[in-house]
Amino acid sequence: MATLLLGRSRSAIQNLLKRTALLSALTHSPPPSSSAASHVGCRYRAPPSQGNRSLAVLFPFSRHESTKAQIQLQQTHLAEDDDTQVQLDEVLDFPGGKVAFTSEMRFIPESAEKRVPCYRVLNDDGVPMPYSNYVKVSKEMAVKMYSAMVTLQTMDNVFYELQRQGRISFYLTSMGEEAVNIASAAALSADDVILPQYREPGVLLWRGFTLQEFANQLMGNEADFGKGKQMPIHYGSNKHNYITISSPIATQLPQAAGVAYALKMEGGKACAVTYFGDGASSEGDFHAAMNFAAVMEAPVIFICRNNGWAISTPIEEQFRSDGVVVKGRAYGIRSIRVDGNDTLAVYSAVRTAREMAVNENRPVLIEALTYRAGHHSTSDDSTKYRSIDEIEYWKKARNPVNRFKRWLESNEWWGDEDELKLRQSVKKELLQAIQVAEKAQKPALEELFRDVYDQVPSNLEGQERQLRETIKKHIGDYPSDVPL
Ligand SMILES: Cc1ncc(C[n+]2csc(CCOP(=O)(O)OP(=O)(O)O)c2C)c(N)n1
Repeated sequence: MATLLLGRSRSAIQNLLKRTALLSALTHSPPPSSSAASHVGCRYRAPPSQGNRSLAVLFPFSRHESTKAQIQLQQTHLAEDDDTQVQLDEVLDFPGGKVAFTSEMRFIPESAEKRVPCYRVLNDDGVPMPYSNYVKVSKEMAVKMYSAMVTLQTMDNVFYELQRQGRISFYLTSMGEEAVNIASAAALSADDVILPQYREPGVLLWRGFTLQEFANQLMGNEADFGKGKQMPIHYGSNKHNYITISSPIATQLPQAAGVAYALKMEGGKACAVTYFGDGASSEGDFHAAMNFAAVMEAPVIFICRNNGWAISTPIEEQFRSDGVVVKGRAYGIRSIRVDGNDTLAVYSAVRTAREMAVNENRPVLIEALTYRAGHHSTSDDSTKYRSIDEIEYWKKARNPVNRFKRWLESNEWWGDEDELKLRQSVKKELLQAIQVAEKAQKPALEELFRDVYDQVPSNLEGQERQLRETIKKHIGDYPSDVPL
């Protein structure tokens, strides 16, 4: 699907280049008339009208509207933190816009004095912070989110054990990141196209991918949508607008910018949403994606799960910047840092970001601070490079599922009986799904050679013949559940 969208996007770009008037109309589309986030109790407001300069300073458009706005903006910033002499009435006119000049030689420091604060709604005990402003959620929605978080947690525990028993070859949990998974998914629309990394199965779960479908993929059986061609956990679903996971880190990011641009060309009300880890933000693809999205004004939400580790690489060895959030401004992208273990904060931030992306055709970067509470994958033992105490602290004291549960309980929306019933029924459903998936046949042998090319090329036909001859010679070694 990504290929299809990107293909469409490319031809759309060519057409547009021929018709610059249309390009101009698209890139300078007027802001929506109503305040998109007016129901949101947070500080975001829909873009100001052209005449309202004070709001224009607070929310400058990515292309500098005028020298005046630009100078005012600089004046505001400079007045905040230094005494630099700036010649405000004189400007240098360079390609890219006019800038005020200064006679003082001064380098921009490598870091700000204060780190970017982290938006949160609930404290660690699930108690709302004073004055917190957030998008309200109904009881029904809150219970649905919590149930999905518990389902994800249970799914991780059961499938992890399944791998340990040798019944699947590989698994990777989202432990500790249940809030980022579920709350972000809940804040999106089903039309939004998801380009995941791999630690976001909760988004697919939220969209209705069944436990049976997860089990089928992990077993690589004939009902698996990928027909057994992918490693376990490389889920994908056309029905749920969830692009199949690909292992090379960060490839999903420029693809997301392209998908978003295609969605904008199509003129609908959907955005692309891509997830990635802190490690992925060190790939070149991250930077290309951010720049492309900013320049092309593509409606894409970049959600970075900054979980402290990229396999064994700790965050301190990943970058020298104040995390990932500060990189947004460098590319001209609006950004927010959010407590990724706070379900309500993630939900509010993603809902608001989505409104910005879709209504204003702009990318938004969200850095969700969280912690990878499990090993990187079943191929990893994280106690070799981090302490058990650290892991236990995050699993218990900073657990996002328990935190959200406390808030539900304080509202009297959830109790011990509900908890027991939910956990028992999810486990039962999972065990049934595993039994069914395990009994199912594998995809037929010929599937190995299909689906990459429209017409199977002669070299692959040759390989298939060779394989069949080898099987004939060693039929005793051939697995009985793979039809020939
Ligand atoms: C291009 C590329 N380089 C290296 C790897 C090996 N690798 C797989 S996962 C991973 C760590 C990624 O960490 P991060 O992006 O922080 O995500 P997390 O696993 O913490 O969720 C690495 C290095 C890969 N799959 N692709």
